[in-house]
Amino acid sequence: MTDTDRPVILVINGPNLDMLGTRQPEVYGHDTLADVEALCRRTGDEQGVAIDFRQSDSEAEIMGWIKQARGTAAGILINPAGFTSTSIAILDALLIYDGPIVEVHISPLFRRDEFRHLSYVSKAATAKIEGFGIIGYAFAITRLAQLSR
Ligand code: DHK
Repeated sequence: MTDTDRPVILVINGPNLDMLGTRQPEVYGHDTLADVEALCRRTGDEQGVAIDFRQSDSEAEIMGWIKQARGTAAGILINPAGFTSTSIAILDALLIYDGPIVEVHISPLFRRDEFRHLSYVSKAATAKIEGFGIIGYAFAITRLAQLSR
């Protein structure tokens, strides 16, 4: 099977996730965003899905990607990062999307700052994974691949 025959899972990484590995390693670990991408691609190959992997610090760019995903992506994995607790606009874009959405956070938000506990994105999510480190991305892709079959 070629990559183009496979269902596509759109993986969206929000602001500052490009700094993984350098950024607060005691919270987010030592893996880089390139390591996360490699893990997603490996998991995608195992699960028979193609991975469209992206990162942006721009709320508008992320909203554009979500809107384009309607009718083209079989599922969305989103780590909204700092937009989790602030962006009704990203929530509204996700509510337009017609497929499954898994929200992923590397760190355990439930025991971090109170302001991180609120997630607008969760209102559109099919499932949510947090506190598993980067392996949470592999769990999310596995679930989205299952839902695409
Ligand atoms: C990543 C971020 O950048 C934070 O803004 C979130 C999330 C937590 C994560 O754990 O992946 O609060």
